[in-house]
Amino acid sequence: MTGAAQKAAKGLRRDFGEVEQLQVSHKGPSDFVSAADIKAEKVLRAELAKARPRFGFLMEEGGEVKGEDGHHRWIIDPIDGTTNFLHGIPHFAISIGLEMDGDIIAGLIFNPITDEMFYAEKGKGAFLNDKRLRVSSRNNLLDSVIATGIPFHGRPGHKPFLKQLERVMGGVAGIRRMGAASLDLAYVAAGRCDGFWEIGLQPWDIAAGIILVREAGGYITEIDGGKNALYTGNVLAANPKLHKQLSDILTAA
Ligand code: 2AM
Ligand code: CA
Repeated sequence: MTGAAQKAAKGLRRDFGEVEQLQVSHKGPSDFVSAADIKAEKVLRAELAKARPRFGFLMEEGGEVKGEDGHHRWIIDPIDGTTNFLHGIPHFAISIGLEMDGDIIAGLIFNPITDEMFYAEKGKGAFLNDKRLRVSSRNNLLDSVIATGIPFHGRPGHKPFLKQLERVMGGVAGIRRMGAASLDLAYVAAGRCDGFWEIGLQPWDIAAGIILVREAGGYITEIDGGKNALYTGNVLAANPKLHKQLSDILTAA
């Protein structure tokens, strides 16, 4: 997984450099970014297939590809935080999760610009580069920094999101909206943020983050505590002391 991510990252670094130049052009860089996205996904798929030829795939661009092995599949987002990438903001990531019989057993989230590689394997802990990760120990919401994401333009969910935001922002030290859900989850695992919630996400935005948060000692569920965050795209992650408090605030009538 690390090898595949490093290889795809090379291309993304080159393309991101190009995008920074394209900001001033009239047409803008969006076609260029779609091409970069597809290229990176092809590299990831080829490298992972070389390592584990029988595993299946679920990819943001390529969709589902069944594997001969009916148990394992890679869940891949070649660029999470596409809007940042497109605007020359160096906050985006390659995200790779490994699912076995419906359970995420390994994950990697790599920001190729800052060179921060977050990874975790079930039962073996979560890491940032070589450092072991642990969620924060803050237990007072008033001291906490909570990350979130705003549903995209044109998608449903702005009204409910504003209600949730209103409830949370009065009771915390600060809210962050950074634009890459995978990195938000990695930041919860690293104790940089104390919690994160978002609605309307896709499995590839979340898969790797699930195992990172868990292996760092955090809780990750749906906002009401439900267990199917990966497929409903409704996610709440936090340290164990704040998870219930956030869930209660977010779901209050
Ligand atoms: P993407 O860049 O791969 O599209 C921003 O809120 C974060 O949410 C990004 O990680 C973005 O992933 C992801 N996202 C995916 N679908 C979304 C949606 N329908 N609304 C908001 N964010 C979405
Ligand atoms: Ca993406």
